[in-house]
Amino acid sequence: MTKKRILISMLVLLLAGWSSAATGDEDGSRLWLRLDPAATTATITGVKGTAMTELQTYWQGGPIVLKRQKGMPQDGYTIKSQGGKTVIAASGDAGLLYGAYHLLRLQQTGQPCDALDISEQPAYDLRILNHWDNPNGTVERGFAGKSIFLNPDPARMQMYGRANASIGINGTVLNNVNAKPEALSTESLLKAKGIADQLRPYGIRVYLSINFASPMRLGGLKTADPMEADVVKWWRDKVDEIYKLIPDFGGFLVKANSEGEPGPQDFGRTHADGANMLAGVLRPHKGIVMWRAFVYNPQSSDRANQACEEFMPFDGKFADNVIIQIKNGPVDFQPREPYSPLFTAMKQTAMMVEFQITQEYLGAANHLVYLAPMWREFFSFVKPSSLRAMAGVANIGDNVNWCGHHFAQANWYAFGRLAWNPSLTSGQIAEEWLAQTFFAPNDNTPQACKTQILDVMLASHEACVSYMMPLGLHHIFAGNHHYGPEPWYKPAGVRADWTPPYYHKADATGLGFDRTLKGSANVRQYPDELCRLYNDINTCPENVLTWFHHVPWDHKMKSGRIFWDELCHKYDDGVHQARHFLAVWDALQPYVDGQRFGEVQRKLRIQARDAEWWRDACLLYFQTFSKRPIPQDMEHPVHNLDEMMQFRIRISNYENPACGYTK
Ligand code: GCV
Repeated sequence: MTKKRILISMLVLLLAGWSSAATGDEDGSRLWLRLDPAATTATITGVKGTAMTELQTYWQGGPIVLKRQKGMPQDGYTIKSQGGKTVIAASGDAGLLYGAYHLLRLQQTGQPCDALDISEQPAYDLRILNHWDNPNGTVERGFAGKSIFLNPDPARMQMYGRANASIGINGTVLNNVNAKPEALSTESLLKAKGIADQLRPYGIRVYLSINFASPMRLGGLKTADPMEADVVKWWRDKVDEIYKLIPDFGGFLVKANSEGEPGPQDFGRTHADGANMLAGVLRPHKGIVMWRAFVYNPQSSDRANQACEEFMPFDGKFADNVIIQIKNGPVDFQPREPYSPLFTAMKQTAMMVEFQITQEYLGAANHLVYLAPMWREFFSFVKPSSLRAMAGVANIGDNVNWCGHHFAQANWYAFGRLAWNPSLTSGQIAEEWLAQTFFAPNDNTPQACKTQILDVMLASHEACVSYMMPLGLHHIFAGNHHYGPEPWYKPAGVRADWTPPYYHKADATGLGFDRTLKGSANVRQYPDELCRLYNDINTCPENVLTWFHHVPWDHKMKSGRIFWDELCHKYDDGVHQARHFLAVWDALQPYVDGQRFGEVQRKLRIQARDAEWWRDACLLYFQTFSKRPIPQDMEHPVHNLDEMMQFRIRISNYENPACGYTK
């Protein structure tokens, strides 16, 4: 080839590459299921149903047999290569579907599919999404548009069903735990029936959140006292009505006597009275009650103590179809919390963990924060086998890309995978997700780039903790919207436990909430060994230090620095990491389609700026107490405290993917 021809062909290649990046735009609507229909339909025989349809559409390999096999665990399956065929066996349709998606995942991630001997069964029978969707279509703490259930679009419902089934999610609570009584009106139930009918083929049952005062507010009764016969009758009739419409209805999720929601205590009854009454009317239909332990009142001296204080007296007193749904931490989905001690304190009660997939306290849909490491951290304290089920507060809305940030899809994905198998590592899940979502098996993305973006995902939670709330700090968010920092927020008339100073307790001596035996004694709710560990400032893990201790500014840290200097460095490290994430992503430009590349890049820029905002606001504010200089060997704030205190973020800004904070 002449030099000229070589140059021309190089130019052609370059242009081809350029135009494929420009024309191959993707909007993220296919999530991790970026399967193209197979060119020729494979031979799929055996049990007909959704598993068969999915395989007929997307499987590009040899013949498959779908087989029913008695005696297999619920939702479990085997996949075996036998005599030139692949045999998927399960006791029911759901197991076959999960087996089919397993196989498709192998195909999509470029794994060998010819000598398979796989046997799977889920850790939990109930793997449930909680949608905090309101009847008017808004989504509480949702950052990806309006509710997908407002006007359920059949194509969208089908994709929602496929996506969930592909990761093993088998239940969905359709409405907000701050439930309106109208959630049980006949009109709403008919709508729920429509959704249930669309999701049934994907093995997904629907559940509803209920308002405990519904018998009064919807039914016109004088009371909602769970011991009153006419109240019980109202619930029984309502439940019968539901099951006539939705024969496989899952049950109720209840937020009672919490944040102003009604509950049995309003009628002089207990959580157990309320939960057991509902359990009684659901039992004939095999329905369950998920009763939330998220309770706290403004009078208490330590909000972290309250779930144990309110629920321990009822350990062993709940009906067997009641599951107590407990947030992973004792306060409220903070970037880092120790596990909720209720999980190890209750011994005779069925429990489930509630994780928050939506990033209420983790940068909304603007920050790339991969949550599997945080959830895995929880499981390093709470044995998966001590739980009955897993719930996740969904991050899904009607945005084209479902979650508002392409990488937020990874959290939906990781929740499902962990609910199936909580011992999968964060790395395994992230790698699997990246391979399906961004990189085809035979694409030309250099391995180094793939490894770097995987590392970004794995480091992202810890980075976010560093630039928001390192060393055990918590709840120092701006009032109400929970996006940016406002450690100084303490307006008159707002209850103390809704203001940051209640949690950080900064003063001239130090920073942090004394939860030791000399303080609120929260440590006592943990098993002895952990109680001792947390109680002593010298043994308490530093990543929860100010959670449990009021730490003197000069306290010597493991690094050799004093606490104040360590705090400064942590914040600064977080900022540098956020900038590094952007640099890693920028290097991926040639290998990611233009639309998704640009959208993620825009978000990462917001994240890097927000990280600076967090660092400067928190350090400058805490410095007014510590009276110590910012260490010389780190970057110094680029804002002023006054300036920081003027920042006002409009809610629409952080719900709008394109914007970060503004003045
Ligand atoms: C659904 C926090 C959130 C509320 C949420 C509540 C809960 O307080 O800020 O939006 O309400 O938790 O989990 O019930």
